Amino acid sequence: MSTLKLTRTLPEDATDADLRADVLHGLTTTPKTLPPKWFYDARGSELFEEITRLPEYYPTRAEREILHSRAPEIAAATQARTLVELGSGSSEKTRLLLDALTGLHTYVPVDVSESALYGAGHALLAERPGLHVHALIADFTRGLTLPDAPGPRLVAFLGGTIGNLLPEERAVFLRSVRALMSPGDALLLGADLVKEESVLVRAYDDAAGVTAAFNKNVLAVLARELDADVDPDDFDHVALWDPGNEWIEMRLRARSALTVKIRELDLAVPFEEGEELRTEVSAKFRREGLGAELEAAGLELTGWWTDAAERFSLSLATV
Ligand code: AVJ
Repeated sequence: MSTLKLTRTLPEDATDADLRADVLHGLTTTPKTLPPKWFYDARGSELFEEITRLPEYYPTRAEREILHSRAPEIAAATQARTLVELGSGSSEKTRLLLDALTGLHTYVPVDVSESALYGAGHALLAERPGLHVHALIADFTRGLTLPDAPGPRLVAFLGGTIGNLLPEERAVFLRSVRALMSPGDALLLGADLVKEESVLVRAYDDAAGVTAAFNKNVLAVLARELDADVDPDDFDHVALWDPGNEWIEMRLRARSALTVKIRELDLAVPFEEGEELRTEVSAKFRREGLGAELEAAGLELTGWWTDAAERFSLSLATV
């Protein structure tokens, strides 16, 4: 008999409080910044799905290629009885992993979006009789407590979302994942790789303008959630490669001097002409650097796979 359980470790109003704190902090400091997690309302999630199908946006296809060819190898190496997936969303890539993990007992999808978890959980139960699904509504960047489930565990963090974290945040995150793991457990990490600048920039500034719309969607989130008076047409989408940090930055650049009024915060945010708001960092990795970061967190890089074109990587790390 399959079971579906949902546990909320995130207060109902956490999102609202977090958004307010992030906006208040990020828009009153110089340079202005906002965390990328605020892109993902219903419209933003839709736009992201559209991005994953763009000819210029290679990471999703590259990661799927790796999983498609390597899932059996990963399954054999880990023998996982529990799969914990961080930031699961509605991801269909997980399916490739789940199908390969024949001895799986429990699947623990972790996401801040309750609706995504429900949808994915129900679909799975129908397909995998006997599988236990224990969905967690949680913010995994805030420390996690996992449900009781048999080992060995495989913790998967796919899609390259690790790149959204700044180096210090990455260190904290990897250490907190390490803290969840026991001997025999493994971490499967999807990370985009450093490559030619033009390829990277095009992936974040596509010809059809979908990424521009995705970037500007955060302004729509501010307008709706915080009663902000902001016109997306007042800003230009900017994507640039920072070679020193080896990351892509997305920014919104004010076309003219303007003030964004955020009524719910009683805040007026002035922008100079050309002033930029950083909305996302998407770091790109090299095998050596990632190995060193894992090691610093108490993990050992024991498996490394890329797509044929070496654009994207899956790392396996063990305690
Ligand atoms: C979902 C964080 C992996 O950084 O490539 C896509 C988000 N931003 N296009 C990425 C994103 C612009 C994406 N991640």
